[in-house]
Amino acid sequence: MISLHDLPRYDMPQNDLHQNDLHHTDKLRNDLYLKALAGEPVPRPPVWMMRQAGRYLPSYLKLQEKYDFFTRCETPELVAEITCLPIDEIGPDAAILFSDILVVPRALGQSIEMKSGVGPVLENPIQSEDQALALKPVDVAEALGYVMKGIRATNERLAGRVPLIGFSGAPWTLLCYMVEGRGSKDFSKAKAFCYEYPHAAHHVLSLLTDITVDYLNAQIRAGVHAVQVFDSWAGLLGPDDFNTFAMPYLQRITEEVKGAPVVLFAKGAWYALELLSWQTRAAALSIDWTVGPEYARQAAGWDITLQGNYDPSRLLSPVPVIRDQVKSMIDRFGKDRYIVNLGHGILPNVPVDHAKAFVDAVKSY
Ligand code: 1CP
Repeated sequence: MISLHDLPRYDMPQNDLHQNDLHHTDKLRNDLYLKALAGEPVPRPPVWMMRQAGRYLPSYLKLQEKYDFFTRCETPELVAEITCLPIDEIGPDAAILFSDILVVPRALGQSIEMKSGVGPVLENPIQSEDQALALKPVDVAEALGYVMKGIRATNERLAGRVPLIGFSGAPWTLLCYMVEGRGSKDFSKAKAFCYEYPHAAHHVLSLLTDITVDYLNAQIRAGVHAVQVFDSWAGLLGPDDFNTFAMPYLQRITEEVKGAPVVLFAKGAWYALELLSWQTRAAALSIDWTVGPEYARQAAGWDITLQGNYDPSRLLSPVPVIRDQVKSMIDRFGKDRYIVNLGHGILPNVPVDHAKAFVDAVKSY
């Protein structure tokens, strides 16, 4: 059997991508994260945590009481303030913009309510082929201009302390919410829709890809230093369905987003690491905790950066245990071409000092 490792790479990750955007990077005082993405050697790996600006931070919860969710996303001063909370309180090497993947379905006309204890609930989930085929492109600059304003305000507040990460949901994961109408363990309505109406599903996925490309390029022009694509529900698909409903769209996003490195997080799709590494232009793959470092490296090869993959629940361990585990995780991944992170978002019940211990353990590596 021919292994992908024996074939030429689809395209090498473009190591100098962030150099295209020197107007963004020249004032950065900490560029460890961008160096790791570019494959440059670093004294220690950079660290940040998925969902680091969220619900485990008491300072965030105060703002949550005062403003509703989309007001927080739409007000540039609040976006800047929330994005910087973990930078001030915990000290990671990168900031991730405060926003949500569901701003895209919202821009497409599905209004969304964030129900406490339930999560997001989308109005008019897609139930018919006609409804899917009726979806039309949106002008990203107009519909999501508030995100770009938030990026500018955030970079002003960050003042070059750390790079800023932009993001979007992957087409497959966005389709899950748009069809299911809310979070789900199996997204069985969304999967059923794809199997019953593949033509309509591909119309939605393709439209979401166009919008995602425009949206991420607009974020880069507004000043983010890298972008991450969250395919949070990739692992609900088996390899064949992943190749049908997720992979081609992720591939196109990495080809058409220009001017900053693209990080792909296909959660649960360990079986696709090799393909994602060889058949996309991603600068890095973010991995969840169900994959060991050695397996991930062997599957992805050495010409791509890996990010992850501490089990978020393990942040509930005693602090000395967290310290030891972080050290051993870095030893196993290696300090270069590696970004320390969690395998998924931080949990709301993680004590702030445990999150800080995680970050500090990397800084003292
Ligand atoms: O009022 C609140 O605080 C609600 C909780 C919350 C927060 C803090 C939601 C609702 N979204 C966010 C912000 C958010 N979402 C960020 C940026 C800030 C940060 O927390 O650091 C990011 C990167 C996201 C991305 C996101 N939203 C993803 C992909 C990452 C992942 O966790 O897999 C997904 C799947 C969502 C959808 C979503 N939004 C909110 C919730 C509770 C959910 C998940 C619902 C579900 O479980 O299906």
